[in-house]
Amino acid sequence: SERYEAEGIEAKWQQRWIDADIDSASDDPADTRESYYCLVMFPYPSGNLHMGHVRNYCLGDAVARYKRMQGFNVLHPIGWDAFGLPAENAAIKHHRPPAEWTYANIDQMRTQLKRLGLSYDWSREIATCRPEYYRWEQWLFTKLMEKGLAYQANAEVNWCDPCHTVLANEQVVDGVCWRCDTPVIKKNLKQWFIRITDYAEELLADLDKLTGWPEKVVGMQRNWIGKSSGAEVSFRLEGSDETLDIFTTRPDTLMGVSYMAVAAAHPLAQKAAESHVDLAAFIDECSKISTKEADIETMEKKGMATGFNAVHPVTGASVPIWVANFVLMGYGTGAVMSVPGHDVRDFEFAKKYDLPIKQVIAPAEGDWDIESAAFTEAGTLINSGQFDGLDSVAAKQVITEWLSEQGKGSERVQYRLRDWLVSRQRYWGAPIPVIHCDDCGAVPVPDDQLPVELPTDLQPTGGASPLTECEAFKHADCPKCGKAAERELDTFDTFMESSWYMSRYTSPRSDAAMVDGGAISRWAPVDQYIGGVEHAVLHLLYARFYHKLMRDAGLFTSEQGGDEPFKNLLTQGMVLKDGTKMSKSKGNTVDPKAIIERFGADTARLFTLFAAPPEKELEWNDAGVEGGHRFLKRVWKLLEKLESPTDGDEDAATVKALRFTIHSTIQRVTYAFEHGFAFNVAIAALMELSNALHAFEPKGASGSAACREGIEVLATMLAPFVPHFACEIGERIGMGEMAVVSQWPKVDEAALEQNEITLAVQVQGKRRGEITVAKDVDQDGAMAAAKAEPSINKWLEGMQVVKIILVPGRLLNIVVKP
Ligand code: ANZ
Ligand code: ZN
Repeated sequence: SERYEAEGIEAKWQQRWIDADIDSASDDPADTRESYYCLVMFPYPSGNLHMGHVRNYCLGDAVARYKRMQGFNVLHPIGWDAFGLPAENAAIKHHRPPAEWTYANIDQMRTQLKRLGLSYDWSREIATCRPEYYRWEQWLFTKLMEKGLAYQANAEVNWCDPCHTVLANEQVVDGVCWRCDTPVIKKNLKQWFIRITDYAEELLADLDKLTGWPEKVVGMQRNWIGKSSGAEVSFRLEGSDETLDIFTTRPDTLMGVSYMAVAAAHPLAQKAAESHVDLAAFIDECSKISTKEADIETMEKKGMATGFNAVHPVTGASVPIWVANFVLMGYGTGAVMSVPGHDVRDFEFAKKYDLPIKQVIAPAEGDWDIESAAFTEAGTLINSGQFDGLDSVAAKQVITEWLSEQGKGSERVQYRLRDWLVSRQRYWGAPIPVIHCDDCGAVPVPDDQLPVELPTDLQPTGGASPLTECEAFKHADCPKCGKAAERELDTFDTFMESSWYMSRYTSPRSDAAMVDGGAISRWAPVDQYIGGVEHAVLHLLYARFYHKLMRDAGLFTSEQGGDEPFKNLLTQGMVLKDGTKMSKSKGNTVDPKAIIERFGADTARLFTLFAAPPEKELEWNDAGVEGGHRFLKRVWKLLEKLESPTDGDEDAATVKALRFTIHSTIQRVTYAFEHGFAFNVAIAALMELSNALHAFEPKGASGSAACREGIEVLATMLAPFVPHFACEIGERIGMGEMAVVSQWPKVDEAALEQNEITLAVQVQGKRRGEITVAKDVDQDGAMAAAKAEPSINKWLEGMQVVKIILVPGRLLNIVVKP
């Protein structure tokens, strides 16, 4: 018979699938199939697919194809996250507008995706750089402005010099730019923000609903949102009516305060510096150093007294106020009450500057030497006057209540999460739909003037965005008063586009609304989302937020779209080579194209799914790829089994054994799809089935039938992984043209029934061996089998059997005497 030749087979089947239109999601209301939305993270059109993409998309495709075979109406879309810096940088390098580069890359990558045989509904393809898409993001932004959820403000922001733009907090990873690894600089700039902090509580609470997400990602988001409960306390400034407000999570330690500390950027520090040259110099020094949190834990604590004092709210004692480099302006109130007896940082600082250390919490058992270390745990209050004897938990409440009654404090919840900074000083992005008027201020662009189209023919040169010099773009009339005004020249962060693309796929061509409520109720939320874990607090947090914003803008209700965009999340592991991440900069990339050309798309697909469980890292190895290809060739050889049937009949037990293998394999592979997508295990099971079929020499009609069943089942279950190959096998053994991709095999329970069982055999209560017998064996039959077993029989020889106890399915117990 013919050899397995991938290229021709793959081209042939890709065309047939298009002709049969099997990959489209149906929006027909008469379609009664249950809907299933399978989504992979859409790619940035860099020009070439890399192995990370291939892995992600093969995982998604296996899920989508399986669900179709299970009878679901599956939405499996793809598109392009098409705005962003690389396009602009390429444009600078090649002196061509970024639009050109982007669209050319999209064309190239679309071809590569199609070559892999991924079952996307291409009719829903979107590119976020198209005005039909970003128009709606602009529209939503204007609604958010009207609600006060989007605002422009001066703030200390993260600036990346090489990228020539500000960054959101989420884009600063350990103090450096997420994109180019350069340390970010703090700058005071007027920027656009979206009030994600208004949604902090819901974003946190709804994490509990995400039972289909990896715990690790949920934990990362929980930490990022960073809820702390405590109190805000007002300390009156000595000789003034003003107060210094602080946030503390430990109001129970109030009586242990020995100094106050404010951030260098705190107004009180600034005020003190006016008449204090050394302090001014110190503040200047503080503003230069990085304030990433890891640093704050480890860096040398430094400070300087301001000369101001605060009044302790309970004792009235005078407490000195210091400026300290470990206090952040952007958290709480930018000021703390320092309790060196019970806080490690405060302790270190007090030791260094010889400030008093007072113990106010005692451990439940034993003594604590407060001069040698801070006691940071909960305990019983001491040296705390009226609060003595309370335990920490009760004291938090009692002291906060006391402060409230005195008008000196209140309960307070604090989040680490900051508002989302969405403006970027770059060209290749969606314009922020705002017109600045001297009289009317920042005016949102009215609906009928949307989209604000980005001119696509500008040539960036590095430095400032070419929009700042584009007169045609810049000038606009104020929508309110009609006077000449100027457009906002910043563009949106590209995370704005990727935050809602999953919703847009449900009605990708709608020009009546951002999303269609009916389509949302059919498809949302995404049933299975698959992508990289690196997005844990970036994209995955923003997308959750956006979903809630869209819900609250009235685009859909909770009933229609849910409160969360992604029901289940699978975070795939990285693709490694030689133990390190595959990346261009390391020069260790493997080009998927080369593998496809040499072995075919199916081999590439099989390898990425077989080599590791989805969440684990996948170590590239050439032998593995070749092994995958050999497996396909071995399955191909099974076709010969059906070519020349022999006469006679197969032994019933042999048929039974093969059918047991076939149907237990269906069970195992189905389990992998339903529980965690361990495709490596599923494919291993299919390899075992292939081996069993090779070992089987079919005799006569019954043997042929069992063998055919085995090959049909094998081909069908291979379809989600290696669809072209599976279809070809199916066709060659005479299955219907689309049978292999349209019906998942069902387990025949009868085939799983075991006719034989294993019984343990005891003689005089001692286990002496086991026997394999018919399931419904009787006492005599079991005894005969036991006697036939030499290791058991030697305990029976020369003895008289007094009693036989058969526990069906478990045990044969024989009582003997000499
Ligand atoms: C007094 C105290 C006593 C504190 C004690 C801790 C232990 P989280 O859990 O991160 O919310 N703090 C408040 N604002 C700060 C700022 N802007 N920069 C640096 N530190 C700040 O931590 C809250 C605690 O961190 C607060 O509780 C405050 O110190 C400090 F035994 O107040 B605590
Ligand atoms: Zn950068």
